[in-house]
Amino acid sequence: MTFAKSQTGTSFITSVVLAIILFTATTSRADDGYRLWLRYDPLPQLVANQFRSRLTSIVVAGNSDIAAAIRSELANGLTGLLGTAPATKTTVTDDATLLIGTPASSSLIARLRWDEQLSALGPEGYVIRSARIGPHSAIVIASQSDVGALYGSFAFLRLLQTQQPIANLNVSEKPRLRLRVLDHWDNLDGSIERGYAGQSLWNWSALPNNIDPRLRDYARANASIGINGSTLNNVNADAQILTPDYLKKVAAIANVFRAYGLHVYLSARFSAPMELSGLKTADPLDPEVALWWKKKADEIYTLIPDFGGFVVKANSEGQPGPRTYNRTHADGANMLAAALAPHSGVVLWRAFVYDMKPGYDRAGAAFENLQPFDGKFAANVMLQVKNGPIDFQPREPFHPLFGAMPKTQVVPELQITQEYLGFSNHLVFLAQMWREFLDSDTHAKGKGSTVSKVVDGSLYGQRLTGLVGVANTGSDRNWTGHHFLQANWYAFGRLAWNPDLPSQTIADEWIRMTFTNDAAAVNTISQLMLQSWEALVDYMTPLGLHHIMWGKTHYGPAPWWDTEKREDWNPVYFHRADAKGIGFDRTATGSNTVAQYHPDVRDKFANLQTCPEKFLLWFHHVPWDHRMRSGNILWDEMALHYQRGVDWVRRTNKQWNELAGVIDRERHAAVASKLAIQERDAVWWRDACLSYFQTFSKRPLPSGVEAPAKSLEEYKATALSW
Ligand code: GCV
Repeated sequence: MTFAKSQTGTSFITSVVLAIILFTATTSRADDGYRLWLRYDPLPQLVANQFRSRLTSIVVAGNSDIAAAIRSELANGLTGLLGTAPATKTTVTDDATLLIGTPASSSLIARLRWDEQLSALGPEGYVIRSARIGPHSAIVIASQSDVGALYGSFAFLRLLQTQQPIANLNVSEKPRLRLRVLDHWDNLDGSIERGYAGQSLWNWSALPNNIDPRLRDYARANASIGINGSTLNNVNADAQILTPDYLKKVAAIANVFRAYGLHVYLSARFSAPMELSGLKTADPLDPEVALWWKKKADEIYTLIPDFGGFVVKANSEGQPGPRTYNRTHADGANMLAAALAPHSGVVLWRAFVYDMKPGYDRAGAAFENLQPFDGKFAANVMLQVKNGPIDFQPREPFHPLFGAMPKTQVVPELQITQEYLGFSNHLVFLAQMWREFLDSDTHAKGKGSTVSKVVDGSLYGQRLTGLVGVANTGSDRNWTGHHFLQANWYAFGRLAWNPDLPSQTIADEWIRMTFTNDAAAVNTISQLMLQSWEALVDYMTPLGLHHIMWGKTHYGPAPWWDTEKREDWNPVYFHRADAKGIGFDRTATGSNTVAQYHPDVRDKFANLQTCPEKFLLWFHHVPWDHRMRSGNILWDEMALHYQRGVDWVRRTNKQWNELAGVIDRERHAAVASKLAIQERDAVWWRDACLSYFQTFSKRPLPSGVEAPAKSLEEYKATALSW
């Protein structure tokens, strides 16, 4: 009895000691965030044991570079998660084998006769199934192509990382969108336009001979979420990227990316034939110009057979383009498309075009410039349209071009880097913003014609589909500057794969892979992530306000800003505050650009009674004492939104502090210090904006809203530092 008791006591103490050791090992080990969501730290013993019993050996069929990548990913991932690597075999000889391949690379998979299902899933789709291979139990990851098998392998690892059951697997997946591309606004000197996580990942001076191993990790991360394209250079393009020397460097990068299914694209400067070869013109209808581009495309494809295509910013913010020669956007895009077509390349022609003319509303410019060309673009042209009509603001209504170009292949451009959303200092989970955009109902073919249906081809049957995201990566050790902003890269990839994926699912997956599987912590972190975007809108631009940031840098508030050379770069142009009220009247009494939307949407937005309040000041100039749905007058409501945003950051700070011990020390401290900056900034935003707008509203702050600490003059004199 005594002995038994003491045994129990000893084993209890031993367990506690072991638990403490394990706990400290997993929670306090320094982690710099480099591994992103592909961390593969050991799973808890019980879970690992269960998985191990179903994964005693592994067979990866095929000899391609992609098959080699699959082998290495699974070996790395499984060894990390399970503590030991399953035995690597060339065929199935035991129960509990993981078999990966295609019907072409594996006769065992061919014999399963899954061809019909696999072909329905397309070249990038995959199945993960529990099956029998002869007398043996197995888990089979199969696809029509190696890259599909790679995606399936990452998906399988994700199941383990997030501790999902793998006993009776029957998963079928295929990407809903074809082009899933990151655009890097990287300059050839290593700087990144609107980049907040260090320098460019491409070391042009070391290439093509020295390849940074980080390139492979970048490709791995992208492949793990299904991203299949990367545009290497800034849309404000330097023609030099198209010179033979640079193309060799680009080819060296493409060689690394290929094993992970990642295609390289380049931003093409429209005037390159003049700058690189001394042609007198870049007129797209000039045969010499067309020939120059054809030869350039041939040269590129000789070096990079799987080159994706060109991204073009034309006649926008000073960039050259077809309008310079009195030709249309369609003339320009189609000329480049003809050069790429023999190689199956595509042109991603950007719709971010806006001009200054009397009485002009910048929000309507892209529609005016591009919509008339519906049906005029070649089959391999996609029109790349920002999610909102102005420019990546914290919140915008969807761009009216979505749903308005039934004969054009439209691809949304999202901004992952946070040019207007607090750089890499503010924790904001952008999946929520992108969900609102993708779920927006264009009414183009009646109720339910959401943006995601326009974009995935189900509404108008567009052949080429895609999603583009302006990358937030850089040379910072943790890739994105702020650990939490890795989630936006992750979310972009997951939404490009499935534009209907709920934000909650994305957040949960990412947290479990990146931080912890602890249920309570996952819940706390996912809640704060899901609330973060609305909170940021509250403390920056509530109720439809937009573009009221400090000039040029776009960090911090400056609603008073009126000194830019272009009127439509000035915050005062956008908010139009005066003694009567605030907001941009885009209805029939103002610019009437609301009429660019389908009549059902137009009528809803144009009517003060039905316009969603989140877009109120986007579409209407509203009196300060306008009665809001809450019963508050507009001024009070606006002030309360600003306060609500600040309150959220303060609460989040506290919640994050309480997570110390659950999250490793290094990342916990790094996030805490970013949250402190976010709190400082949110307070500053509230105080600067309310102090300034109060000079027009002439009303006191409502109760519950804190008084600003400084005078308006002080806010005006100081740019927030980042
Ligand atoms: C790459 C905004 C940004 C620019 C960017 C431009 C674009 O204006 O401030 O930095 O240029 O959008 O999307 O082309």
